[in-house]
Amino acid sequence: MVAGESGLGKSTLVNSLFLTDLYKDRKLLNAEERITQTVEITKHTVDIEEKGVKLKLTIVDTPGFGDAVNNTECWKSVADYIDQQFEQYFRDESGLNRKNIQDNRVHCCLYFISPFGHGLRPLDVEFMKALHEKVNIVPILAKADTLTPSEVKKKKIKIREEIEQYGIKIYQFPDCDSDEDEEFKQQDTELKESIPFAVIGSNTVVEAKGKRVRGRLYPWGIVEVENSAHCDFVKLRNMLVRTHMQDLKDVTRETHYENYRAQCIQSMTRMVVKERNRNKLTRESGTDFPIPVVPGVGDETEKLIREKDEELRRMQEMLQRIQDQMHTQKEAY
Ligand SMILES: Nc1nc2c(ncn2[C@@H]2O[C@H](COP(=O)(O)OP(=O)(O)OP(=O)(O)O)[C@@H](O)[C@H]2O)c(=O)[nH]1
Ligand SMILES: [Mg+2]
Repeated sequence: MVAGESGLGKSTLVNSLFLTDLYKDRKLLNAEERITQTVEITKHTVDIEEKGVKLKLTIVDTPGFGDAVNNTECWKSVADYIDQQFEQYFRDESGLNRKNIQDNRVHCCLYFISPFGHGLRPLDVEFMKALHEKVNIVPILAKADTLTPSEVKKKKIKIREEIEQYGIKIYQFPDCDSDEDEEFKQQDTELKESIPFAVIGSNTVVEAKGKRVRGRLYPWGIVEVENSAHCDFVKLRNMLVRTHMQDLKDVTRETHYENYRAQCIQSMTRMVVKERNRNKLTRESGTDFPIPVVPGVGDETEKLIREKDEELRRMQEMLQRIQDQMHTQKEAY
């Protein structure tokens, strides 16, 4: 998923990242013109191949904030989207057809930070904090071609410091094993120091040194999206689809989804207990104070109680199934 302020190049980057023109079906304009402001959450599925392994990747593009007069709770629709995916998974997982679940949970959120500010803006802090318990946040320094290399370096340090200072929990790269070779360790350190990844997006192919590359053409030269001297684009793509995809999924499953599930089970249990007590009370009061003999009313109450009982029974069954699953999972470990 991509999120952040409007106009920072989110749609352009996802387009560049997976080398497909996600928006090609819309209008017959050239690629650059085709990307317009995103106005609603949109989902695209792309097939990618990494080292001979075919993967289905779902990209969720979100409308940027900042254009509205009131930007309070601009993160709400994104947070709701993430919760809805968890909810769907939870339903499927607790249902009977558990074998064929489609996993639409959001495993990573690329959060775009403006290159024009002095570090994080208050809305960035608010947005990331509203999401950090739900999803793996990977911060991105947008439009890196607008900054000089030393500005990029300084901004990265400042943003990392502010993330720490405001207590924002971004995705943590796992520690590298001590028995890994030196080259691997070096790459791992470099990756950690790249946060926030400075990226450049482009949907146009330009000619640089006789080669056709994705880039941006300026009167003073060409910036190449996939040139690691120009930005962290390649590093980011490798991290996402090669080196850390499994870890992102693991953290989603073990931490973010588990939090969601625990909350759900807790509120369901609370509801079951409350309903059970209420039903008991209604029944008891029913014996002491018989429901007045108004035609139809007694039947209605009985019907309502029966419906509630049925709902309760379904919920209890669901809880039981979840508990059984948790039990077998524990045993498997
Ligand atoms: N200089 C520069 N411009 C970029 C870059 N990426 C995108 N742009 C331009 O920025 C403008 C906005 O890009 P979009 O991809 O539509 O931005 P967005 O974040 O999706 O915006 P919303 O859909 O409103 O949230 C377009 O004119 C892009 O060509 C970049 O890396 N550098
Ligand atoms: Mg967009």
